[in-house]
Amino acid sequence: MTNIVILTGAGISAESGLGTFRDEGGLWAQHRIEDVATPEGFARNPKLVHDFYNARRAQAAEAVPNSAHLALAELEAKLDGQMLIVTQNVDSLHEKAGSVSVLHMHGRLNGALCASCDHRWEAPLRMTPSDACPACGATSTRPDVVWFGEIPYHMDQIAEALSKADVFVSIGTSGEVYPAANFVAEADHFGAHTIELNLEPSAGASRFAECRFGPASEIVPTWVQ
Ligand code: BV8
Repeated sequence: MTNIVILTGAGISAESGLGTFRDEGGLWAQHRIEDVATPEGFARNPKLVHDFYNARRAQAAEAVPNSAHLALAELEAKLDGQMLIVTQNVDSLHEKAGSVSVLHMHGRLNGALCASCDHRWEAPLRMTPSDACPACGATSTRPDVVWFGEIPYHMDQIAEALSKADVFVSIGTSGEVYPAANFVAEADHFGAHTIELNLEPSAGASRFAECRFGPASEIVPTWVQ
């Protein structure tokens, strides 16, 4: 039975109108990573960080899945549970497209986390530094996303899936952020056939057995067929 692990990054959501990070005019061109995607940045200026994520949450709420998300959902339905999507994205476009087996290794825009008691709940559209945690009442609410220097979620499950993968596909990621950028090496080590589907060669392109380049909305449905 074919086990497929698919890693997605911001590029798969680009054609749904959500900004990527490192492309021309991307999120990191508008904000310093240190200010909006690190625990230190949040401690320094929680309002700036909440505003950054509030804007992305509002935009993501309106975004609709594109044909790449839909093609992956159709593939998962055909493969009867032998497929896992590991996404670096914090939007919910895979779920909106109908995908069920999805792990958000960098967290979710729609998640809220209490930095005091670790309670998690569904985030309101707009979060502010004075929001009180519904469990402990502390005003230390943060977006439930994984910042630089923090440990990504679901790493054990991901390692297990990579060790059993027959095919590993990386879609719409620059291959600049670890540990996700290393998944291709892990999958290859366990004998998986590795494929990169991206607009252009990523930093890790040479580590893939097969590469196809173009917009995800075109090359993902073609690959799925
Ligand atoms: C960790 C928060 C320890 C949520 C994000 C030095 C060397 C190596 C590593 C490090 C180092 N110094 C520090 C590190 C570790 C660090 C890291 O990797 N830094 C990098 C910058 C060097 N990593 C960490 O801190 C991670 N934690 O290492 O903990 C550990 C690890 C394992 C086990 C135990 C302990 C935490 C990383 C998570 C950081 N959080 N975001 C949010 O705000 O969204 S990262 C951020 O970048 C997003 O999550 C995003 O998903 C991620 C990756 O970006 P991409 O998705 O690839 O997006 P990008 O814009 O870069 O690229 C888009 C791609 O799409 C491009 O290739 C483009 O060509 C393509 N594209 C565009 N349009 C299309 C398209 N493709 C197809 N179709 C299109 N239409």
